[in-house]
Amino acid sequence: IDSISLASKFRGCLVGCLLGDCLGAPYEGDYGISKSVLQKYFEKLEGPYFKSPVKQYTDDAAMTKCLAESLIAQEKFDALDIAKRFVKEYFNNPRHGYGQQVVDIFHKLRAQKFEDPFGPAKEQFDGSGSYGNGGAMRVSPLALFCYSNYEELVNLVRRSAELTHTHKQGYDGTILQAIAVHQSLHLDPKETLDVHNFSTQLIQKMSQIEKDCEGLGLDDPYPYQTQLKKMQVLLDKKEDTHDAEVEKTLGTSVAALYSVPTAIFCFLRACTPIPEIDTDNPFRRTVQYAISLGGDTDTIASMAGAIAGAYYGYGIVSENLQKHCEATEQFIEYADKLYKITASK
Ligand code: R7I
Ligand code: MG
Ligand code: MG
Ligand code: MG
Repeated sequence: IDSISLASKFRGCLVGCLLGDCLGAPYEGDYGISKSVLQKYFEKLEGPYFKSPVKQYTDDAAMTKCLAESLIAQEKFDALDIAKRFVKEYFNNPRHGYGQQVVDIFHKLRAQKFEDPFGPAKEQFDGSGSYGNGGAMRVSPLALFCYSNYEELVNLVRRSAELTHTHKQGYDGTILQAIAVHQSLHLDPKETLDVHNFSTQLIQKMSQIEKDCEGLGLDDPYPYQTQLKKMQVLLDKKEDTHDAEVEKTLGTSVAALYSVPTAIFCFLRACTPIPEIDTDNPFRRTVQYAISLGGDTDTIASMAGAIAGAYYGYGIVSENLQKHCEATEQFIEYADKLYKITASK
């Protein structure tokens, strides 16, 4: 991959993350979203005459912004700095639709003056830690930052998650999302995407990540591998998969286990046409499909958008869609700065 297209992939990733959040947010928590209503929604946004206030981003992009800004300012992973930015961002604008419990952490961090940035997260849910998708939804900048070092990626991503999500499913889901972005960055979009191989590689990598639960007597010590294998079965099927089956099998909830594999599925499924989604653009198809599944639409569309953008590059993202999202220019700037830092490492 030459340097120009890698810079474009960095932009595609962060703009994809932002766009999925902004366009998915109005539908968060909805079920049975009509495909034709969604088709009109996208056509209107993409059309040349539509004027309306831009769509605002939510906690997904707000926390992504914090991670990007910290990595750019520090040029390294600095957990304390990231924690401070999360807290500052939250108290500046608490109405960004944050997860119900994660905000307790921000209050505690502020009260203890950041003495122990990893402490409050461990107290969530009576000490079991959050398994929400909040670590995964914000991880893209770190996947870009660790473009050329897989070991570093896994370690830093886990620590970034542990600031808020100490449940194994919370941080492993974050690692899976980062690995998916990372794989996309390293592929050439001019070659046909090998969907089966993409998911096999994810399963192989998660077998390393999940091996520390062996012998603990858990019902399923490998929950992400289990979900990814189910995803692979859906993708391999000859006949088309119904949305209800996707929702039932992979999930569309705020739990990382039932949303990160779903986002990856959306990207992989949307490489080729999908019934009732009328567009030639596979990036838009990814985001539109992710929203159509309902549930945690902003987060699943954002994660799917980041993976798709990292694969296809910035050039595929319609300008009109970008214009309807708050902070697009800012996210492009983050991508360019992260590219410079990464390229000079
Ligand atoms: O994970 P988190 O940051 O939430 C992200 C979601 C995204 O959809 C955003 O768009 C935003 O809407 O919120 O925040 P958390 O509060 O840690 O987790 C989110 C939710 O997951 C919690 O409010 C719980 O409903 C659920 N959850 C759990 N429930 C029971 N036991 C997470 N962990 C647990 C658990 O251990
Ligand atoms: Mg949100
Ligand atoms: Mg919400
Ligand atoms: Mg959400």
